[in-house]
Amino acid sequence: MKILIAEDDPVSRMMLARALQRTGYQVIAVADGAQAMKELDQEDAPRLALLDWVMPRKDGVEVCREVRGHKARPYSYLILLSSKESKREIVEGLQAGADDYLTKPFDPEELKARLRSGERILELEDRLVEARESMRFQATHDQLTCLWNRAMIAELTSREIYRSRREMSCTTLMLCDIDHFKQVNDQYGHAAGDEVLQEVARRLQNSVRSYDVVGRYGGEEFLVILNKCDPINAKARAEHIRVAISGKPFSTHARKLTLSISIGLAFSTDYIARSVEEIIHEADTALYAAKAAGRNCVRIARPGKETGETNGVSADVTLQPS
Ligand code: GH3
Ligand code: MG
Ligand code: MG
Ligand code: MG
Repeated sequence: MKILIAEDDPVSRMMLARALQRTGYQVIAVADGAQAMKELDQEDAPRLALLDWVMPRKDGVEVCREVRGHKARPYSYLILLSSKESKREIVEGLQAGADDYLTKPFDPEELKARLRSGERILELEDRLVEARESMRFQATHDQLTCLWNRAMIAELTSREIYRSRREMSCTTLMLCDIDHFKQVNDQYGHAAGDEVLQEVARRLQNSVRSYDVVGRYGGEEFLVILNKCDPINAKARAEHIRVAISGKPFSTHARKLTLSISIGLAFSTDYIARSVEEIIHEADTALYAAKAAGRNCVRIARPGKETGETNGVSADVTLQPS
């Protein structure tokens, strides 16, 4: 583990560094508070620091205050070293953000014990951050496919549509539904169905650009947001995705299966006066039309009169299954 020593007295600094190196720490030693701050500001900064109280340029208490001012970075455990023993000064150091303090001259065994307690705190901090990240992931992603979940994909759709309206670009919504998926469950079991969903998710993800967004919108329905994608491009991309699913069999533990998806497209530029929910609904209507047309094909939502009222016209036959 990396540790920072900031101590202006060269003899004490060297002795401390040696002792800690022997204990197994990777030591970075500096001679003043400004250099200490520079080290603590690095990307891969040491998270344990021993800071002398009285140092030139910036004293240990100022370093503590400054480090605590940067709330976003990972927690550093700060120990102040001082020859000051008055309660008032110790309180000042702790209030500035020090986690602990040692008065000089200190007992090496006590120092090691206090460093170990610092490491325990840092471990706890790491576990908390990990738990928070994992909770954040679970709250926004679908467990089975690891794609964005329904709430999140709806939120992202809304964000992208508003952005494309500001930028006068076109966002394409692509709603995909696996054809006759229930039969997979019925014939080969739910586990095989799950494997298919995971593989469909992978193929969708691999078929889009890094700034497009893929989410699981429902059981076997996926919503893809194609950013800055005009209608002509979008048709080709949808066709490409359709083939990415139907063109290659799916391996499941039960057997290899050939599957297809139906796709409904809606272009944000066709619905500038409509709500996001209404545009998704239009994509859904187009998807329904693709199902009605025999599945394994793409249909495009067609806006009616551009007045904003519901139109229900959406089943323009444009692409046929190969
Ligand atoms: P269509 O071509 O009209 O879309 O027919 P379909 O069979 O795909 O559609 P339907 O809506 O009848 O069936 C969808 C099935 O998806 C029913 C449901 O049990 C299954 N399903 C939903 N979520 C999951 C899941 O997480 N895992 C598995 N294995 N199946 C799921
Ligand atoms: Mg000093
Ligand atoms: Mg289906
Ligand atoms: Mg469905």
